[in-house]
Amino acid sequence: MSNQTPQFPDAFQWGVATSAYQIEGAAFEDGRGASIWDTFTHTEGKIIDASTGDVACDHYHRYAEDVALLAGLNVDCYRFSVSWPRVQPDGEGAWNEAGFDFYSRLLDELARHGVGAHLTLYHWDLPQALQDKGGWLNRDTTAHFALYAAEVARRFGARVATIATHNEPWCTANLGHGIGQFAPGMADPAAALQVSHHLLLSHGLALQAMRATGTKARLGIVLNQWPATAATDSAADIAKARHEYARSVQWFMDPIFKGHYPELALEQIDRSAFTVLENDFTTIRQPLDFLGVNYYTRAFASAEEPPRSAPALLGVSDMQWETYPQGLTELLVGLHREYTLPPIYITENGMAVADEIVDGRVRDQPRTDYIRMHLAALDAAMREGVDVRGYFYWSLMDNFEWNSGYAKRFGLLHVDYATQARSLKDSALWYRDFITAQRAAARKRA
Ligand code: PNW
Repeated sequence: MSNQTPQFPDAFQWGVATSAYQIEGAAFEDGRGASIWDTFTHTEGKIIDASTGDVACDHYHRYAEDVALLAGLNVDCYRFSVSWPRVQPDGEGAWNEAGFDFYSRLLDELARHGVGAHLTLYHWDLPQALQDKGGWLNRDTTAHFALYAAEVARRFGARVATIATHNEPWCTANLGHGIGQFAPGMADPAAALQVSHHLLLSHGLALQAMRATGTKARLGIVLNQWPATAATDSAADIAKARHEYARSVQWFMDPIFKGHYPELALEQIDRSAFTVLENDFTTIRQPLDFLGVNYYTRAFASAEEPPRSAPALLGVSDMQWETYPQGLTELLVGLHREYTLPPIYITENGMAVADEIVDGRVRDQPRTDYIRMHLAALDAAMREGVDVRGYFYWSLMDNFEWNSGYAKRFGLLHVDYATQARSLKDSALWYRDFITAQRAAARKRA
C-alpha cells in the first residue's frame, strides 16, 4: 500500500454515521413503542455490562448540539436511522406524529448546517408488537415494513439524499436468530435462514413501495461485508474461504443482483429449513440506486482443527477485530468484477479503541491510523475502477455497542456518560483536517 496521500474526487462525500437505538435514548418518551432491543437489553444476562439504550447518548434531546458538532467536523453528510417504533409504535396501524416531528427537527437542523442526510429505515429495532406476532419469521412483517418505508419516503423523501432499507441483514439473521447474541435472542440456524429471506423480501417490497411514491431520494441497502482469506494455500482452506464468502457476502448480493441464492451456499444448508416462493426473487431483485458497504475486518478461513488465527500484523481492535485495510480493496475490487454494481457508499468503517485523556486531549492514535489506512485502501480500489461516492466513519460518537454495552468506544467524539459531555478526540481533529485538505486539493485541481 502506498503512503501517498490519496486524492478523492471533487464530489466525494465525507460523512459520519450513527443509529437510532445506539444514541437516541428517550426510549419511553413521546409515544415511542417498545422495540426488540428494549426487551433484549432489559433481559438479564444479554448485555456484557447489563446496560440498556434507555438513555444512551441522550441524542433525542441533544440532537441540535450533536448536529453542530458534526458540522464542525466539516463533513458533507450524516447517516442516521429512524426508529420504527418511534414513528409507528406497533409496527402497523397508527403513526406517531411526535416521533416524525423529532426526525423532522433533526433534518431541519442538518439542512441549516448544509449537511446532507442519509436515512436508514431499519437498524435492528423492530417494534416489539410485531415480534409478538413472530417478527421477521412471520412473512407478514415484510408487508408492514413496506408500508412503513413508503410513509417515511412520502414524508422525508425530498429532504434526504438516500434511503437505505436495511442495515446489515446478515447481523439480524445470524446474530439475532442464528446464535442469539443480538435481539431477539434466538439461537436456531433454520430461523436465521428464514429471517434472511424475509429481510431480503422486505427490502424488495419496500423499494417497490417507495418508488411508487415518486420519491427523489436514491434508494438502496446497506450490507456488512468482508472478504474471506484462506489461511494457507491448501485446498481445504481455499474451499473454506469460498464457502464462507458464499454464506456471508454472496448470500445477500446474489439474490439482489442475480435473482437467486448462491449454489455454493445452498449446498451447505438444509434447503427444506426455509420457505422461498419462486416469485420472491422477482421482488428482491429491484434495481438499486446505491449499495452501502460496511467494512471492518476480513474473515480468516482455516480448515484445520484448531483453526489457525489471522496473523493480525496491524493489530486488533477492542472488538478483537483484526485491522486489515487491504481487505477493503480486495472486497470492493472483487465485488466490482462479480456484479454489475450501482454507485457504492462506504456506509460504515471504524475502530473500537479505548482512548486516553491526557491534559484535556483525548488521544486515540490507533483510530486515526485505522482511518488513514482504510482511506488509502479505498483510494486503491477506486483506482481499479470501483465507483465509490462517499465514506462514513462509524461512529460520530461513542454509543451503545449492542451486546457489548458502553464498554466499546467507536466514536470520533468521546462521550462522558455521567454528564453526557461530548469532546473531540484527536481522530476527530485529524478527520476534520483531512477533509479540509481534500477539499482544498480538489479546488486547486479544478
Ligand atoms: C455494525 N460482526 O455491527 C453495526 O451496523 C453498528 O450498529 C455497530 O455499532 C458497528 O458495526 C460496530 O460493531 C456489526 O460480528 C456487528 O461481524 C457485528 C458484526 C459486524 C457488524
